Amino acid sequence: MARTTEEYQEIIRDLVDTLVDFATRHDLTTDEYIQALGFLTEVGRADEMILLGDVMYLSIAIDELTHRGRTRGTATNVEGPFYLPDNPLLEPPYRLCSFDEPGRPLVVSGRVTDAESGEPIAGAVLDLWQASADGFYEQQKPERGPNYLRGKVPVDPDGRFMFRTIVPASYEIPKEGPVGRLLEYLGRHAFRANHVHIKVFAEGYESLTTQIFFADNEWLRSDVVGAVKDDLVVELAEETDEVRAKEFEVRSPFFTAPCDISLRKGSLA
Ligand code: MBD
Ligand code: FE
Repeated sequence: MARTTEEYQEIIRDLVDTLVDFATRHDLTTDEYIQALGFLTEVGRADEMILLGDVMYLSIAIDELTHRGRTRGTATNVEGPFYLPDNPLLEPPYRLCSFDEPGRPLVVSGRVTDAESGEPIAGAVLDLWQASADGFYEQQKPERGPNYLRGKVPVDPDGRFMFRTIVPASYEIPKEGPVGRLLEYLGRHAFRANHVHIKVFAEGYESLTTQIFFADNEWLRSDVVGAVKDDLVVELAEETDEVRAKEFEVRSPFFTAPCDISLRKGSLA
């Protein structure tokens, strides 16, 4: 599967040819070229390269190319700029935030199964991260950390999992930096449909990177990174029974969301 050096050399040559062709078609000037380089330098300095690829819809396009022709298994999605590879393995009762975290309490539950056989995958681990109810990831509010709204949750022997969190905000991506300026210049809004990021790892299966979205969110059709897939939209159901809230160890009223996941056989990585 890995490409050879010669193939990469050819890809780079084609990229340069494509850029020269682009410059020619638009009759670009040296001033414009220098300005473009300055913009990219600024994006790099602000650590917004991932964000730039996301808002240009490049990362979701590449995600689709990477997984095209895939018919089985939960749909993939982009990782985005806020993944931290050191999320702690949580202990029961699994929660991504404290009982008192502001927002609408949410219980997400489901089952991880083999995409072909439907059998449960007992060894699977979910790696989760999300924004708060006021729209921030831990990296943007380090004072709320460590391990704020993120963590790993194992499944039980029947492949089932459940975790407690809050409904994430429809969140505006960082607007103060160069990518925010670009969006404003283009007349685009900065909202992502609210989502929870999920990676799933299990021995003998392809790792999955995806996100779940919530039905009826106003940004589903115009998500700033264009990453909403219908198959990944789940329903939120409100529960007002205090006894159920006690059972689930969340505040009342709370919401539940179903989230079944299936993995394709393959190798980790
Ligand atoms: C996010 O929270 C995100 O998930 C993506 C893909 C891009 C920008 C911000
Ligand atoms: Fe995100």
